[in-house]
Amino acid sequence: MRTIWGRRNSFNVQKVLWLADELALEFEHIPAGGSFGGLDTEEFRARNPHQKVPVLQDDEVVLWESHAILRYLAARYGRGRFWSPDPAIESRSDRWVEWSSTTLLPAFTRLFWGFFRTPEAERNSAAVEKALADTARCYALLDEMLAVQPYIAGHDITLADIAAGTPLYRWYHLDIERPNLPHVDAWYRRLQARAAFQTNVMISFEELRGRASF
Ligand SMILES: N[C@@H](CCC(=O)N[C@@H](CS)C(=O)NCC(=O)O)C(=O)O
Repeated sequence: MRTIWGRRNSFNVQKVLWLADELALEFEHIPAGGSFGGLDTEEFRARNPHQKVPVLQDDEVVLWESHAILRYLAARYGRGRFWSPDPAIESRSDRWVEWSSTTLLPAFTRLFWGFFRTPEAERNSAAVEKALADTARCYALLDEMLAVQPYIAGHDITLADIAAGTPLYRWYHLDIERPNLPHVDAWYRRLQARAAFQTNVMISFEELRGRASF
Protein backbone atom coordinates (compact mmCIF):
# COMPACT_ATOMS: atom_id res chain seq x y z
CA MET A 1 0.00 0.00 0.00
CA ARG A 2 1.56 3.28 -1.13
CA THR A 3 0.16 6.76 -0.40
CA ILE A 4 1.38 10.28 -1.22
CA TRP A 5 -0.10 13.23 0.66
CA GLY A 6 0.06 16.77 -0.66
CA ARG A 7 -1.72 19.38 -2.73
CA ARG A 8 -0.86 19.31 -6.41
CA ASN A 9 0.01 23.00 -6.55
CA SER A 10 2.94 22.62 -4.12
CA PHE A 11 6.14 22.25 -6.10
CA ASN A 12 7.67 20.08 -3.37
CA VAL A 13 4.73 17.70 -3.79
CA GLN A 14 5.08 17.92 -7.58
CA LYS A 15 8.65 16.57 -7.44
CA VAL A 16 7.44 13.40 -5.72
CA LEU A 17 4.40 12.89 -7.97
CA TRP A 18 6.61 13.47 -11.03
CA LEU A 19 9.13 10.80 -9.98
CA ALA A 20 6.42 8.34 -8.94
CA ASP A 21 4.92 8.63 -12.43
CA GLU A 22 8.34 8.34 -14.13
CA LEU A 23 8.77 5.07 -12.22
CA ALA A 24 5.21 3.99 -13.12
CA LEU A 25 4.44 3.36 -9.44
CA GLU A 26 0.92 2.76 -8.27
CA PHE A 27 -0.17 4.91 -5.35
CA GLU A 28 -3.10 6.62 -3.75
CA HIS A 29 -2.86 10.41 -3.80
CA ILE A 30 -4.47 12.29 -0.92
CA PRO A 31 -4.66 16.08 -1.41
CA ALA A 32 -3.51 17.75 1.84
CA GLY A 33 -2.27 21.14 2.94
CA GLY A 34 -3.32 24.51 1.58
CA SER A 35 -7.06 24.80 1.05
CA PHE A 36 -7.39 21.04 1.70
CA GLY A 37 -6.02 21.37 5.26
CA GLY A 38 -5.52 18.16 7.19
CA LEU A 39 -1.97 18.86 8.40
CA ASP A 40 -2.95 19.61 11.99
CA THR A 41 -4.55 16.26 12.82
CA GLU A 42 -2.87 13.87 15.25
CA GLU A 43 -2.83 11.26 12.51
CA PHE A 44 -0.93 13.52 10.09
CA ARG A 45 1.42 14.81 12.78
CA ALA A 46 2.34 11.21 13.60
CA ARG A 47 3.47 10.82 9.99
CA ASN A 48 5.23 14.19 9.78
CA PRO A 49 5.97 16.14 12.97
CA HIS A 50 6.66 19.24 10.83
CA GLN A 51 3.06 19.13 9.50
CA LYS A 52 4.16 19.76 5.92
CA VAL A 53 3.63 18.06 2.58
CA PRO A 54 4.76 15.97 0.77
CA VAL A 55 4.56 12.81 2.85
CA LEU A 56 5.00 9.30 1.50
CA GLN A 57 3.90 6.07 3.12
CA ASP A 58 5.19 2.91 1.45
CA ASP A 59 3.87 -0.02 3.47
CA GLU A 60 5.49 0.52 6.88
CA VAL A 61 7.95 3.21 5.68
CA VAL A 62 6.86 6.80 6.30
CA LEU A 63 8.91 9.66 4.89
CA TRP A 64 8.84 13.45 4.61
CA GLU A 65 11.14 16.05 2.97
CA SER A 66 10.73 15.96 -0.79
CA HIS A 67 14.38 15.20 -1.62
CA ALA A 68 14.56 12.40 0.95
CA ILE A 69 11.44 10.93 -0.67
CA LEU A 70 12.99 11.25 -4.14
CA ARG A 71 16.12 9.40 -2.99
CA TYR A 72 14.08 6.68 -1.28
CA LEU A 73 11.85 6.04 -4.31
CA ALA A 74 14.80 6.15 -6.71
CA ALA A 75 16.96 3.81 -4.61
CA ARG A 76 14.12 1.38 -4.03
CA TYR A 77 12.37 1.39 -7.41
CA GLY A 78 14.60 3.27 -9.85
CA ARG A 79 17.92 1.46 -9.88
CA GLY A 80 19.57 1.83 -13.25
CA ARG A 81 17.30 4.74 -14.13
CA PHE A 82 17.10 7.29 -11.35
CA TRP A 83 19.60 5.68 -9.01
CA SER A 84 23.06 4.21 -9.38
CA PRO A 85 24.43 1.73 -6.84
CA ASP A 86 27.85 3.24 -7.62
CA PRO A 87 28.22 6.17 -5.17
CA ALA A 88 30.59 7.99 -7.51
CA ILE A 89 28.04 7.93 -10.33
CA GLU A 90 25.13 8.80 -8.04
CA SER A 91 27.09 11.73 -6.62
CA ARG A 92 27.09 13.42 -10.06
CA SER A 93 23.38 13.95 -9.68
CA ASP A 94 23.20 14.12 -5.90
CA ARG A 95 25.47 17.18 -5.63
CA TRP A 96 22.94 19.08 -7.75
CA VAL A 97 20.03 17.83 -5.64
CA GLU A 98 21.87 19.22 -2.59
CA TRP A 99 22.63 22.47 -4.42
CA SER A 100 18.94 22.74 -5.28
CA SER A 101 18.09 22.41 -1.56
CA THR A 102 20.67 24.88 -0.34
CA THR A 103 20.91 27.44 -3.14
CA LEU A 104 18.47 27.34 -6.06
CA LEU A 105 15.21 26.56 -4.27
CA PRO A 106 15.73 29.03 -1.39
CA ALA A 107 16.38 31.79 -3.97
CA PHE A 108 13.40 30.78 -6.11
CA THR A 109 11.16 30.45 -3.04
CA ARG A 110 12.07 34.02 -1.96
CA LEU A 111 11.19 35.18 -5.46
CA PHE A 112 7.94 33.24 -5.67
CA TRP A 113 6.76 34.30 -2.23
CA GLY A 114 8.02 37.88 -2.50
CA PHE A 115 6.55 38.43 -5.96
CA PHE A 116 3.62 36.11 -6.57
CA ARG A 117 2.39 35.21 -3.11
CA THR A 118 2.58 38.74 -1.76
CA PRO A 119 -0.19 41.17 -2.76
CA GLU A 120 1.25 43.76 -5.18
CA ALA A 121 0.83 46.70 -2.78
CA GLU A 122 2.82 44.90 -0.08
CA ARG A 123 5.76 43.74 -2.20
CA ASN A 124 9.31 44.64 -1.16
CA SER A 125 10.71 45.44 -4.59
CA ALA A 126 14.36 45.44 -3.46
CA ALA A 127 13.97 41.97 -1.93
CA VAL A 128 12.18 40.73 -5.07
CA GLU A 129 14.97 42.13 -7.29
CA LYS A 130 17.58 40.40 -5.15
CA ALA A 131 15.70 37.09 -5.22
CA LEU A 132 15.28 37.38 -8.99
CA ALA A 133 19.01 38.06 -9.46
CA ASP A 134 19.94 35.14 -7.19
CA THR A 135 17.59 32.75 -9.02
CA ALA A 136 18.80 33.99 -12.41
CA ARG A 137 22.41 33.37 -11.33
CA CYS A 138 21.52 29.78 -10.43
CA TYR A 139 19.85 29.14 -13.76
CA ALA A 140 22.76 30.85 -15.56
CA LEU A 141 25.08 28.34 -13.91
CA LEU A 142 22.85 25.49 -15.06
CA ASP A 143 22.86 27.02 -18.55
CA GLU A 144 26.63 26.41 -18.68
CA MET A 145 26.20 22.77 -17.60
CA LEU A 146 23.40 22.25 -20.09
CA ALA A 147 25.46 23.68 -22.97
CA VAL A 148 27.38 20.42 -23.17
CA GLN A 149 24.79 17.81 -22.12
CA PRO A 150 21.00 17.51 -22.31
CA TYR A 151 20.38 16.96 -18.60
CA ILE A 152 22.09 18.36 -15.52
CA ALA A 153 24.17 15.29 -14.72
CA GLY A 154 24.71 13.93 -18.21
CA HIS A 155 22.85 12.26 -21.06
CA ASP A 156 19.88 11.03 -19.04
CA ILE A 157 17.38 12.59 -16.70
CA THR A 158 18.25 12.19 -12.99
CA LEU A 159 16.92 13.35 -9.64
CA ALA A 160 18.88 16.58 -10.19
CA ASP A 161 16.57 17.49 -13.09
CA ILE A 162 13.53 16.85 -10.91
CA ALA A 163 14.83 18.90 -7.95
CA ALA A 164 16.02 21.83 -10.09
CA GLY A 165 13.45 21.50 -12.90
CA THR A 166 10.18 21.52 -10.97
CA PRO A 167 10.19 25.33 -10.44
CA LEU A 168 10.70 25.95 -14.20
CA TYR A 169 7.00 26.04 -15.00
CA ARG A 170 6.58 28.88 -12.51
CA TRP A 171 9.85 30.58 -13.50
CA TYR A 172 8.61 30.78 -17.11
CA HIS A 173 5.10 31.88 -16.18
CA LEU A 174 5.88 34.66 -13.71
CA ASP A 175 5.59 38.16 -15.11
CA ILE A 176 9.28 38.91 -14.51
CA GLU A 177 12.31 39.70 -16.65
CA ARG A 178 14.26 36.54 -17.20
CA PRO A 179 17.79 36.47 -18.60
CA ASN A 180 18.33 34.87 -21.99
CA LEU A 181 19.43 31.29 -21.20
CA PRO A 182 19.09 29.20 -24.37
CA HIS A 183 20.30 25.93 -22.85
CA VAL A 184 17.90 26.20 -19.92
CA ASP A 185 15.15 26.94 -22.48
CA ALA A 186 16.06 23.76 -24.38
CA TRP A 187 16.19 21.73 -21.16
CA TYR A 188 12.74 23.06 -20.19
CA ARG A 189 11.41 22.01 -23.63
CA ARG A 190 12.91 18.54 -23.07
CA LEU A 191 11.19 18.26 -19.70
CA GLN A 192 7.90 19.55 -21.12
CA ALA A 193 7.91 16.66 -23.59
CA ARG A 194 7.67 14.16 -20.69
CA ALA A 195 4.18 12.99 -19.78
CA ALA A 196 5.02 12.88 -16.06
CA PHE A 197 6.15 16.54 -16.16
CA GLN A 198 3.02 17.59 -18.05
CA THR A 199 0.70 15.82 -15.62
CA ASN A 200 2.35 16.85 -12.38
CA VAL A 201 4.20 20.12 -12.93
CA MET A 202 2.41 22.01 -15.71
CA ILE A 203 -0.59 22.85 -13.61
CA SER A 204 -2.11 26.12 -12.47
CA PHE A 205 -0.71 27.83 -9.41
CA GLU A 206 -3.18 30.70 -9.65
CA GLU A 207 -4.75 29.77 -6.29
CA LEU A 208 -1.50 30.91 -4.66
CA ARG A 209 -1.53 34.47 -6.07
CA GLY A 210 -1.30 37.03 -3.28
CA ARG A 211 -1.85 34.31 -0.68
CA ALA A 212 0.67 34.07 2.13
CA SER A 213 -1.59 32.13 4.49
CA PHE A 214 -0.28 28.65 3.65
N1 LIG B 1 11.69 21.15 2.64
C1 LIG B 1 10.37 20.59 2.63
C2 LIG B 1 9.37 21.71 2.52
C3 LIG B 1 7.97 21.25 2.85
C4 LIG B 1 6.99 22.41 2.76
O1 LIG B 1 7.30 23.55 3.18
N2 LIG B 1 5.79 22.13 2.25
C5 LIG B 1 4.81 23.17 2.07
C6 LIG B 1 4.22 23.08 0.66
S1 LIG B 1 5.47 23.42 -0.55
C7 LIG B 1 3.66 22.95 3.06
O2 LIG B 1 3.41 21.85 3.50
N3 LIG B 1 2.97 24.05 3.37
C8 LIG B 1 1.81 24.01 4.19
C9 LIG B 1 0.56 23.83 3.39
O3 LIG B 1 0.63 23.55 2.17
O4 LIG B 1 -0.54 23.93 3.99
C10 LIG B 1 10.26 19.59 1.45
O5 LIG B 1 11.05 19.73 0.50
O6 LIG B 1 9.42 18.69 1.50
